[in-house]
Amino acid sequence: MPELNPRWDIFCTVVDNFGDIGVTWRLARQLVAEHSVAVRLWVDDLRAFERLCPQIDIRLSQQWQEGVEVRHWSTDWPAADAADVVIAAFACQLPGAYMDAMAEREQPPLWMNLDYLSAEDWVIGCHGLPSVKYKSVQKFFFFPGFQPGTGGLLREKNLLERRRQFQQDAEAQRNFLQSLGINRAQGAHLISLFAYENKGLSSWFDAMASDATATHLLIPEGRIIADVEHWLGIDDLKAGAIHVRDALTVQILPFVRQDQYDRLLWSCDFNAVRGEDSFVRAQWAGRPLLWHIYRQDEDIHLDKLEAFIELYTKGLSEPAREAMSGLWRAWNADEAMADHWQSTRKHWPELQQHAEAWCLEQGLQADLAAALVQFYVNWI
Ligand code: TRH
Repeated sequence: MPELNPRWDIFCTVVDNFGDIGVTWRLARQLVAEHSVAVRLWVDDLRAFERLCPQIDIRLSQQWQEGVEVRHWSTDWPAADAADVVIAAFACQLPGAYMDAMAEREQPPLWMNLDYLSAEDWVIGCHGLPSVKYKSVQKFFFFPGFQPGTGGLLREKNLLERRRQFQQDAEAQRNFLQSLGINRAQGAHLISLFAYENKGLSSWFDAMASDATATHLLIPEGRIIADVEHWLGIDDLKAGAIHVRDALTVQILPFVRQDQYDRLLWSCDFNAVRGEDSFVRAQWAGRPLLWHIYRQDEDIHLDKLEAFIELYTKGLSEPAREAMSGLWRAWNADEAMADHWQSTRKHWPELQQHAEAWCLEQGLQADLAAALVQFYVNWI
């Protein structure tokens, strides 16, 4: 008989960056908090995890964080029972001994691959289909997505309500920003920037510096910093640094906890994000955004980019759609940004309304954690 309170194992290999651990840590916490299931999160790189969750003790092979049992997934695999539900995040390869433990269970577990996020149409046809089998254990594809028929997006309970309250509370925003050392200049646009290296940065910064409206740009420490240093003509930028060039103020922030990063996105008028998880969080912020997609071999990421642009820009006027698409395509091709930025700025109010409408529409879908639990319920 399947367990009434199932145990879940989530496996995460950190390929690079923070998306793998960012997504699995978020999912693990939500499953515990909202679905009362026991979750073990197996992570091969606790140092990457520590950046998002500073309370992690990287020396421990086992620890509890926010109700989640965090296990260091070392090459030296400890004997461990297989759980009732097993999630291999982003096609990571489970340890052989664990696969055997899955196969030896009287009732095989539900084994799923949590795939990367894509707005492409084929995702709807593939979501939930059987994948490979190991002995008696069947694996299934589970695809997050933006459209009905996919697994949805990670969204914690009341997230949008909390976001709305925060955005309506000027004092809470001021206090939060001040806690990060940010004093927003009056009348300045607040923009956050989280991106990979990008040659288009200098022309975008030039455009903001020469704009009639001031911009206060907030940049968490990370891969884009070398391009920022190059533009400023300054070496060794560190968190806390603030530099002003005409209408543009550039401020470097520390890499903050996930919940603080959410509030940063909620505080800004525009967010440049990347990868997968920050991209989704910026959509929940209900503010216009710019996506730096994670590059893949043979440029297959460009199909994903176009699929999302097509979906997201439905309902925008033709000029706003062109402006936004142009900006996104230029950013993802390392091209000059100035003209696209100026065109985008002309459609600011429409893009703001659209971002909120998109967020509310996406919020009508079942969230990814609930969809996973439902998938399990249907399966047993
Ligand atoms: O770090 P990323 O580039 O991760 C990428 C993508 O997920 C990509 O699809 C994947 O293949 C690759 O990793 C291996 O971007 P992403 O997905 O936005 O993850 C960043 C995480 O870091 C996200 O959970 C938000 C979090 N974050 C903070 O917690 N604090 C911060 O200050 C910042 C800037 C981010």
